[in-house]
Amino acid sequence: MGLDVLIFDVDGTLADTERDGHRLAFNRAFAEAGLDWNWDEALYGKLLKVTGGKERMLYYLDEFNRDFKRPADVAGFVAGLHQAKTQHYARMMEEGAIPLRPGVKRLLLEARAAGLRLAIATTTTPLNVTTLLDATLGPAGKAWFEVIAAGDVVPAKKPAPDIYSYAMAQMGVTPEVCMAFEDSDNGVRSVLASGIKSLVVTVNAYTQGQDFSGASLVLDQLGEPEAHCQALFGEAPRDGYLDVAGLRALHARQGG
Ligand code: XBP
Ligand code: MG
Repeated sequence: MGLDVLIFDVDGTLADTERDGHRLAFNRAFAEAGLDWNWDEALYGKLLKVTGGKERMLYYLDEFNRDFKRPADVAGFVAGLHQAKTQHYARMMEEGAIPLRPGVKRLLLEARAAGLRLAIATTTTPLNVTTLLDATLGPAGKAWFEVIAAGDVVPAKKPAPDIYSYAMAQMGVTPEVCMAFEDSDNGVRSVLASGIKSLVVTVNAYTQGQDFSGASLVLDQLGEPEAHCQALFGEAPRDGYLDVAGLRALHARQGG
């Protein structure tokens, strides 16, 4: 079966949002709540082991701040902090704090012109996705994606396959016609567990060196005609950037 659908992760894949976006928004919410928690760049790298902001805060308390006196309703406490964090993050996106990664807009435009169907599968909160897309692609950008599968719409976040399975079910497609785009080991595990075998990874500072076993291709970035990408695993795109012809060839080699 041919390639019909491209499904994109958001954080780390469409844009490098973690270090200078999510991390800062968490810290702003903590300061506002009068907490002395400060997630520096190195600690945040460790916390990224757990996807989802609420889940990440609970992991932080379990593993890195055991002395904190938890309120009786810790889930409610964390949910409140997370709501504040989301507001900070959305504001940052509205202000255009984080651009798309190289090659992302080019590939999206090319895919649309080629008639490929687009979707998003992410653990982040829906508002975080739409504010990023509005700021980077303009107000029409959201509609480029047939499905934006995000956040708590499924109970189990990545590395569980649920968000990819949900996106495919919404579109009425099977894994054979899909290709996924990820940046992290958790994302790769989620994709593969959903049955999708065609998978491109673009690494970033937090994820380079992770285990991407099973990925079809691992690149430093998607690449542009004037700024070529490097392949870390698999065959480098012929012209120095990944285009739709390259995706189709990769998908055909992978057998869907
Ligand atoms: C992204 C995440 C997200 C964000 C925070 O993972 O882990 O949790 O860091 O988002 P992936 P929220 O790229 O694998 O989807 O705070 O909105 O949960
Ligand atoms: Mg990611």
